[in-house]
Amino acid sequence: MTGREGPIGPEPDLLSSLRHRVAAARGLVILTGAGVSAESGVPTFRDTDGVWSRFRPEDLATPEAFRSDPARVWEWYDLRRRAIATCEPNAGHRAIAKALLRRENVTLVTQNVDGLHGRAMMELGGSPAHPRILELHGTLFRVRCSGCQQEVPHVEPVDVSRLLPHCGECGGLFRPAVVWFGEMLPEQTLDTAFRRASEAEICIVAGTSAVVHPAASVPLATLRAGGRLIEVNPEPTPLSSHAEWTLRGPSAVLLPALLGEEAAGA
Ligand code: BV8
Ligand code: ZN
Repeated sequence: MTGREGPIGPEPDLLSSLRHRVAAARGLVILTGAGVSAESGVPTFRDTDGVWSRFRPEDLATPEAFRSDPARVWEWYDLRRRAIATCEPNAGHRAIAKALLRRENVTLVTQNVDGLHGRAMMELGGSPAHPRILELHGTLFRVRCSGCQQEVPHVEPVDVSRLLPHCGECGGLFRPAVVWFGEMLPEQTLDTAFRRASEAEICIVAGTSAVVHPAASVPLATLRAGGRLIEVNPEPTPLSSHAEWTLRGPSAVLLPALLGEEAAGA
């Protein structure tokens, strides 16, 4: 059955049959992108008013950019960190957190660096460092020393007109602990993501334009192993043609419905 859309989003019986299928799935992987945080007020990357629209990723989210102008890169990340600090997890983040806490066979693979999945976990008494939360691209709320590579939490604002943050151990310049374009993803995290996807009966792909690799290839591991994809996104993406079901709507409404939680805003 290829669930298609009515004019105002998925028909209720499609949602209820998918909810049962998701609940019964032996293994479930949820891949999220910036769209899952859109309803929390976090700008996405590639939507028209996305955070990239005012900046070019090549200018800022690369090691070259940091080498050539660390203050400008720090300013952009500081701006994003301050903006996100005023945002709250939404019903989509909470539905995923409840599923992670309730079921051993659920894994979250996120491209997001905004920390909102972790905050939703903490709201429910869970840990942001839950072993089945795989942060492929790191987080804005930790920094890494360019010298000794140690990583430390970092939440305070940075005044880039003054000295940039440096490591207390070796004096190296701190950088955001995120994965930049052209950088390898954390190997073990990525391997685990592909393995869990290959063991999953269903992979829910929510809020991602599916253009950034290797993250966008994770759901294909589910397909290769005979599993199925459910896409949750108001817009089509390169993964839409691989999805058995596409739910065209906001994740803060559809994820609670899919994962068996009460409607959004609860
Ligand atoms: C690597 C951290 C090996 C930093 C990020 C050509 C082909 C294929 C690949 C490549 C290529 N050329 C280069 C590459 C590799 C490159 C890549 O994929 N480039 C792309 C752009 C073509 N990848 C890499 O460089 C990766 N590393 O490959 O290493 C290597 C090593 C050495 C040399 C060569 C290769 C590293 C990629 C990681 C980059 N870091 N973030 C930071 O955030 O500052 S990526 C960045 O994009 C974020 O992490 C973000 O999450 C991610 C993906 O974006 P999305 O999350 O999908 O967000 P987007 O705005 O795009 O989409 C939002 C979606 O939500 C939309 O579809 C929208 O419709 C939807 N939406 C909106 N509202 C809602 C909604 N959905 C649901 N509900 C709503 N309410
Ligand atoms: Zn250091």
